[in-house]
Amino acid sequence: MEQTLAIKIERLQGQLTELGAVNRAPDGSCRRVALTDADAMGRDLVRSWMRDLGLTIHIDRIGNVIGIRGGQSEGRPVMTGSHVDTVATGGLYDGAYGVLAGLEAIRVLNEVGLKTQRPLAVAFFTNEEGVRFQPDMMGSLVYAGGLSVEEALATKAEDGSVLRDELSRIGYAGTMPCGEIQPHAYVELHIEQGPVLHTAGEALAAVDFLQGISWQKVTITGVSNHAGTTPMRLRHDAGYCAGQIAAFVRALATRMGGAQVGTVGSIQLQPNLVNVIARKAIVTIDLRNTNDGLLAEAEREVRVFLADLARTEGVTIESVRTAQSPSVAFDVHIIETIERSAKRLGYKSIRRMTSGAGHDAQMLARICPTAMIFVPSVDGVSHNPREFTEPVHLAIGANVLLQTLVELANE
Ligand code: HGY
Ligand code: MN
Ligand code: MN
Repeated sequence: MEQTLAIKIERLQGQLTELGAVNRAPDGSCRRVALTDADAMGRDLVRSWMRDLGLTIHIDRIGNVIGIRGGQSEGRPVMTGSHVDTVATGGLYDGAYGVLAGLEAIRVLNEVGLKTQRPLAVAFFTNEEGVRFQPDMMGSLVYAGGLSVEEALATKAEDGSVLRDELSRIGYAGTMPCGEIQPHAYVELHIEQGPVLHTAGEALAAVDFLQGISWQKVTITGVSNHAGTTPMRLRHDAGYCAGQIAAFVRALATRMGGAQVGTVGSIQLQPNLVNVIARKAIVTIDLRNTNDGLLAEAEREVRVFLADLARTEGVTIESVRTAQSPSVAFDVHIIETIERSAKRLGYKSIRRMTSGAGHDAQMLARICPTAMIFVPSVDGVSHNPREFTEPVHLAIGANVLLQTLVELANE
């Protein structure tokens, strides 16, 4: 019976398109930044699809939404899911694909009347992207017990808004304690968001590892002055420091090589005027490495560099860590179940690979056996409206997910 189960790609694509249309920008960007009205609209839409499937829907105190499909017996559900929030320049697939493929898997099981032993759950977690409120993977981190819900609710965004208020405003301040539903296992289907599968011409990967992530927000305070009259030797230029930091982060990652990556993705200058030496700069630094020791070394080198820069430029520099998650090795049994599912669908061997991006799965791995399935991203593009995955790959990934969920729910 399981062999013949097949998702309907047109339905899945239809829902991806419909969800992607929420607050879509003229350049095609999906803009469902966490806890905004657009996020609320996306959440409402997915929740309505959960209702249509007869799922029992729970919303916990940090706004995670979990839809449960009963099994023949009670007990811990096999869970899948991802996130429905996006970065401000998001694509159609990041996060949404994993959630909607989970719903499509449930739809197929409903249609064939197959009731699994264990219950099944499809979840979307709050604020996976972390672009407005840090850290990223916040909802799943709270769910896994890595951050208290009170601390998460008290988080402030740059614009001064408080997460608790935003969650209430959008109607997702749930009552269920976070993590009350403990999964038997968690499998997350996601686009790779990098170039490996596309370049290799492969359709699938089982993700066995996810690299460590470190985010920090650096605030440089110098002295504003006239751009024309201030001699170079008398400057305390926050704008110059921001540029130096971006150049150092690039040079550090290049020098360290291997898996080390470093990004300065955001620089805000004040007063940000052509003829005024910047008084203040706020710079974000994203460092990642598959090796936690090397990642700590990269953080240390940044710390030393910032202290030297403050001294030589005569500015104050303060750094606040805004996200930190160690690397994660996923569960071999779940990985092998994914590989068996792929084999049943004709892929005798699929690559095992590391995820460069962060995912909710890295948090769920703290509380239950977890692994991920990747499908290719054309040209490795993501966090960009050009993000694209071929329908044939969307279908393969969703079918492997379906097979994996059924096997885990009946083991
Ligand atoms: O930053 C990440 O890797 C994820 O997209 N939040
Ligand atoms: Mn994602
Ligand atoms: Mn993302």
